[in-house]
Amino acid sequence: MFKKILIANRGEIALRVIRAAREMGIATVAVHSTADADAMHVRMADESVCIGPPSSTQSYLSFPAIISACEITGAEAIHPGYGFLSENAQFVQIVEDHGLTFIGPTAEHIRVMGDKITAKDTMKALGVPCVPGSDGGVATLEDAKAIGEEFGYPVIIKATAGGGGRGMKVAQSAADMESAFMTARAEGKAAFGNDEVYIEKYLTTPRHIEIQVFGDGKGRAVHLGERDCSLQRRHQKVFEEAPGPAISAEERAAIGKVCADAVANINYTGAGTIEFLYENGEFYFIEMNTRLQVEHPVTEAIFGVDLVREQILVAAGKDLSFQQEDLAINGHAIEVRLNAEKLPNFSPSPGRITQYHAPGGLGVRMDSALYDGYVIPPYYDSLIGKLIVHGRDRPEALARLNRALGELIIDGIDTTVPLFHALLAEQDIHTGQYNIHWLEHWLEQYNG
Ligand code: MV4
Repeated sequence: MFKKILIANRGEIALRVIRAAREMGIATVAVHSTADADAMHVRMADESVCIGPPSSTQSYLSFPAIISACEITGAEAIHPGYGFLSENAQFVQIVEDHGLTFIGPTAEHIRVMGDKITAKDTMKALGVPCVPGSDGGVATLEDAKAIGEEFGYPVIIKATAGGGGRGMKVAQSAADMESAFMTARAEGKAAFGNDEVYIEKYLTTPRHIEIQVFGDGKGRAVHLGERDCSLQRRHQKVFEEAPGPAISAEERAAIGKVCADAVANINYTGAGTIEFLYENGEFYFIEMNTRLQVEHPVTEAIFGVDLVREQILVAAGKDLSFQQEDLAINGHAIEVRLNAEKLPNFSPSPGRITQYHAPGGLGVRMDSALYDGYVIPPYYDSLIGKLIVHGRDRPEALARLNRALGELIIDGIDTTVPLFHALLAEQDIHTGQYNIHWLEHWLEQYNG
């Protein structure tokens, strides 16, 4: 097992990794920008290294700064958290070239899944159900129009290098195709330097259901059910839950097996998420994320496993601590993302935390790097905490969420907490009747 690991991240996810490592008897190295000298991850780690100025390109994204920090401290492995370098195949290659271990999948797996056309081809060949559409890339407007006729409008044009909603355009009819096709290509080129696009039938009212998978890098893999992350605003998740309110045990077992078999087949290592759209009882693959996700705690809550511990175990060449048969769902979990943002426009609200009190009690987990007097810097994303509640069933989890939000105090800045109080007053949230468009529609009404 590793004696010391470096965490190439900040905020709550850096704390999450430090906690898992400490329970395993592994020493931790935090890295930080000059803007984060007083951050909690620096205080909580065994050692820390300042790796650059506030700008993340010169600190949390700097290959030489992070590799040097490993060499100076003798850290043997790097946990990337989410975001930053977590899905950067080039970085993983450089880590390996320096004789270090990346706690995550191989550079090759990241590369394959990072290109959405290759990812879809791979998944399709492995028997994973995909959205009907073009076979690979579509090079010309003529071909795009032929696909539109073949599958029927509306269709969606997606940049192969995209993901998370960037470089996507819907064509409602043949008349829309030229502008949608050209715009998706131009956005792909501008944002990712790649103008290749593919086309899918546009599903109008799906849910976003993602399956948590885990490979041991030795050809074995398991699944840990699904999360429903349909409640999103501008492709940012705000509320996630497990199990999905619309998914039956039979559906879970079936799609879970398909996903576990697929990742076992490609000899995948570590945590992964296979994203689907779910509509009329069918699953349609859209993307795979080759990292630990922000919302992993809801899965941890219902299965009682520490996913970061398992990531570290398999990165060190050990077996997973459980097999598929050992896993059973216990109750229901919900996560809400607490952002330093001012409603109704969700504008960033950095600044000093004048008072902080985390909720507690049975079934309540608060993952946050906040403390009294902490100053949230303006340079990074606005996630300041995640409140995760666990109950014996969904109504209990919702009641516990309401109770825990009532205990939470974050003063000095604006947060998204009022959004969750308002959502808990909605019948559709209590019945679980929502899809990927529900939140945007609700916000329009709510904000007038
Ligand atoms: C789609 C879709 C409908 N049909 N693909 C958005 C982000 C990217 N991960 C995929 N996305 C979508 N792909 C087909 N064929 C609708 C979306 C989509 C969406 C998906 C999940 C969660 C929120 C969303 C919001 C708008 C559009």
